[in-house]
Amino acid sequence: MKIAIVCYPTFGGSGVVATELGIGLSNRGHEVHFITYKQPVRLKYLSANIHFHEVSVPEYPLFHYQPYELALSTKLVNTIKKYNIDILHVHYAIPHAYAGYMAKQMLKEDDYEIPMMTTLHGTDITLVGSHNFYKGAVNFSINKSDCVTSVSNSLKEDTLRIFDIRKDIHVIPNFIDFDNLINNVEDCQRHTMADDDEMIITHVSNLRPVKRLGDVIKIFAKISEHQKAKLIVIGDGPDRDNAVNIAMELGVREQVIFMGKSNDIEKILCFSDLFILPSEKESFGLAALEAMAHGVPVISTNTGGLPEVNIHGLSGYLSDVGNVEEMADNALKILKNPETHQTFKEVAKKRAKEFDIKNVIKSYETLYQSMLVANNVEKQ
Ligand code: GMT
Repeated sequence: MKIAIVCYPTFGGSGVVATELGIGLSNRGHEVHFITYKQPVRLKYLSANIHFHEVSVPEYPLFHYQPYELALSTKLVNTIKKYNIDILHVHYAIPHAYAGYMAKQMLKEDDYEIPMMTTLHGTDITLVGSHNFYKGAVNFSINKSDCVTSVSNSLKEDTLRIFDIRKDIHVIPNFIDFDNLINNVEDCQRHTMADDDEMIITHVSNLRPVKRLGDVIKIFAKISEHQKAKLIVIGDGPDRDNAVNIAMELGVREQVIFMGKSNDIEKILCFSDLFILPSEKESFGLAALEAMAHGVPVISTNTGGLPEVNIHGLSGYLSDVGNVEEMADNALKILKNPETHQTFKEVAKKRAKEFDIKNVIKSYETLYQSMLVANNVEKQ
């Protein structure tokens, strides 16, 4: 099949999932076309089966906001026609489902019918999409999609609760490409980060308020009272400075390393002893799954889709949002006993393997095929 994928090209989880899905589909012989404003950060190589089409939005003095949706719709129409694309798959409803629907309508004028799948990722529904500024357009464009998927049951329930959706929502969880994961961790260099008697605790996010970075620092400070440890924070965002202040106030600034944005998260996860994700909301928690795939137990909140990924008492522990005491206690339960720690590591990895791309990608292919059948075309 020829599949056009629209996504955010940045470090966010939805862009990562879209990119890994596109790479996985291309490995299975499909022709994939990424259409977005920058080459996706996880897309390192283009090939005969993977193409990238940049959406440019030139500045014009009249525009206070550049009309990205218009440029995206136009680029979609041109690319879909030029490459004879079969399926349009947009990730993150805002504004991609809306721009995709507009492209579909424009293509119809030329008798070109293309089915569109919209994958809901989280904040496009919970934090941003539910806002009255966007809600009507998001509701409309989800209902106009030919097929809708969400990355967890929790997100599906949120979508049905918040919006007036008249379509089935298929739950397809996020995934890990285990084959490539193994190849990438050859040079795991723990000694560059911590002494032998120190535990390495990691947090990866875009450091936005929803991630509760302050709680990460507070949990770490409590752990440090009983266990020599380093905290590695990967990612960047608006809460970084405040986190630095909290670390100073709590006397742990020296032990906290802010790494900034990174494309080599595996190189840190491969030697991490524990992962902390105390988010306010989390539709799935891809960062937690990536940690688990490296055998890193997870201390997280029990919000959103996190209980569908992290299993309480087995791959890590789940607590109510803001309960930093309990999260620190649970972390110490794991870290203080080497046998317990080893068991949690093994179970975390085993649990993550249930989300192998090999199990998940076929669900997307099946839905693509059924959209084509509904459109009266069958493709290999
Ligand atoms: O919150 C983020 O980390 C970014 C955001 C995004 O859309 O890029 O992530 C959302 O999508 C991810 C991939 O499906 C999910 O794993 C995250 O849980 C979800 N974030 C939230 O719901 C806050």
